[in-house]
Amino acid sequence: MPKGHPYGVLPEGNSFFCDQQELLVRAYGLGGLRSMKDEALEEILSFLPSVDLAGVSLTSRAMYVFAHHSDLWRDLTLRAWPGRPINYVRSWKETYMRARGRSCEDNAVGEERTLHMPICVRGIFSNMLYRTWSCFSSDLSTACPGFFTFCDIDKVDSSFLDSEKFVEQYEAKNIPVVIKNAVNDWHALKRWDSDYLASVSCGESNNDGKKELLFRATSATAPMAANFTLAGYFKYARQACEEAPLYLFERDFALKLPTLENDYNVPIYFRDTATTATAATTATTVGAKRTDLFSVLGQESRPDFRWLICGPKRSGSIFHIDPNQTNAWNVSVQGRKKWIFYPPQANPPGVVSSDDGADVTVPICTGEWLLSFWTQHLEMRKAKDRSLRPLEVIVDAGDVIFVPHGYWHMVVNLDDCIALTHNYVSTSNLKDCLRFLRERPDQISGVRDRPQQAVQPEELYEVFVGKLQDQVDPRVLERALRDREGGGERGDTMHLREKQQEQRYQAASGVIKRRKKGGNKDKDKDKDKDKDKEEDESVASFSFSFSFF
Ligand SMILES: O=C(O)CCC(=O)C(=O)O
Ligand SMILES: [Fe+2]
Repeated sequence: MPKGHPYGVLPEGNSFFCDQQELLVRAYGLGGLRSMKDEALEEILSFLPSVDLAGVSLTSRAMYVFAHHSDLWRDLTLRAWPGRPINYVRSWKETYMRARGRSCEDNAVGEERTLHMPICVRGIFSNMLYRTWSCFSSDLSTACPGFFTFCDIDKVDSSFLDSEKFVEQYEAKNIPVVIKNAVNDWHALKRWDSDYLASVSCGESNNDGKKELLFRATSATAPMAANFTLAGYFKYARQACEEAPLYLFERDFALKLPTLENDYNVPIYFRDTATTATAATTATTVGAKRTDLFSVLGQESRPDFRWLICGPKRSGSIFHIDPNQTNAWNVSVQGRKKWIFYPPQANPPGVVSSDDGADVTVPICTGEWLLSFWTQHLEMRKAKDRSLRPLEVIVDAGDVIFVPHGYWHMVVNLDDCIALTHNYVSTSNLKDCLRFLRERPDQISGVRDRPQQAVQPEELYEVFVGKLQDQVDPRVLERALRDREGGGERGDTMHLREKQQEQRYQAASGVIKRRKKGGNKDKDKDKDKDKDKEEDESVASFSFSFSFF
């Protein structure tokens, strides 16, 4: 990693200490555009075709730097070869230049020869350009005190936690927990690294040898998804120096690479057991019977529920709430992840929702959030009302983390990471899930882009209830519906919780405004939402989403 910004950019504050000559670099170099905000200038440059962008970069030192902003060249690349796999070489500019006149997967010829060497320029002071650089390069232990050391989430060894205890102490109370040594038998822990995944995806387990297996990766700052082979993605990830690197979130991993399914099983705490009509009956045992209740819909018809997640160090997921009021578990197979949760009744700093909760604004990536809101986050750690305090933990490779429904959470990959996640509905969140499906059909996600197979939002509640009636102990449904009507055993506190949940549903599913155009709107857990929209449009909104730095 270079020691400073590769083009020599410094934060704006540094301009107070520079000499007169340096101040003129921008003024002379940008001419009539000099008084524009940097964001506006970038916006204008983003309309230029590559030849003009390259041309304009030769007009002055200042223009050279602005016209080399990597997002510009990334977007040119994605737009020039939509859907084609990308072979990333050193930088987006170089990747584009190599592919010009050929194709972006066919640009490896003479790869060892560098085509573009950034020149370090003095006199460019820009927070916007500097942020891109600082987001992935800043030292988090100094920029964010306590980032690596603070932990207020239980870490429990699996030998001290059986399924009943897990439900009673964590799932039913909707509290996150990290469980150690619960999946030591997974082959994935030993096998899944970038070489292994790249090798299984380029042949052996691909039934149709002719077909390339492509994986989509998205970034909140990119106008559209990028396609990569797995080998290509890991090559990109090793080199990526971006504010929001493309993050790979693959829901069809088991279809594309069936062999991966043999390498893991659902941890015992979340495993299907028969919550059938013959199951035991007390409230505790009904609660303790573990099952993913969405499975009654069948694999094809249920909302998307599992993802393979790959991303380089310092990539991650910005604050979001998981879809359809599902709980989740996540295992990082390779690499450590820092998780920050905010309880359902709290809003993370920097996450702003409108009065009715329908509009939500989040920083575009975890890097921006960390660099902008850490001080407020530290305050929240000390909030008088303990129920508003954030919860934080670093998980090691091989740990299982339980992600309770309705929580805001963000994740920073501390190493290059390969992870697996499943979202599920159990007796603990059935009530909230049903309520969401019934009252927020417009906000249901994970089914829309599979209209032929998946039960569509308008019918999901009815179909789900019908299948539960047929296949599950009737008391499971009865109890969820009874609780939903407010007559549950939690009495008055239910009303408060319901109210908070109301706000949460709105916040979770409302429109999120982006800081700039583009976005990862059709990625990951909410990928179907805007599927029918032109990918390359610059609409200023998308539904709850992830973004990465
Ligand atoms: O591993 C990550 O980046 C976070 C994943 C996540 O939040 C999720 O799968 O819902
Ligand atoms: Fe999540």
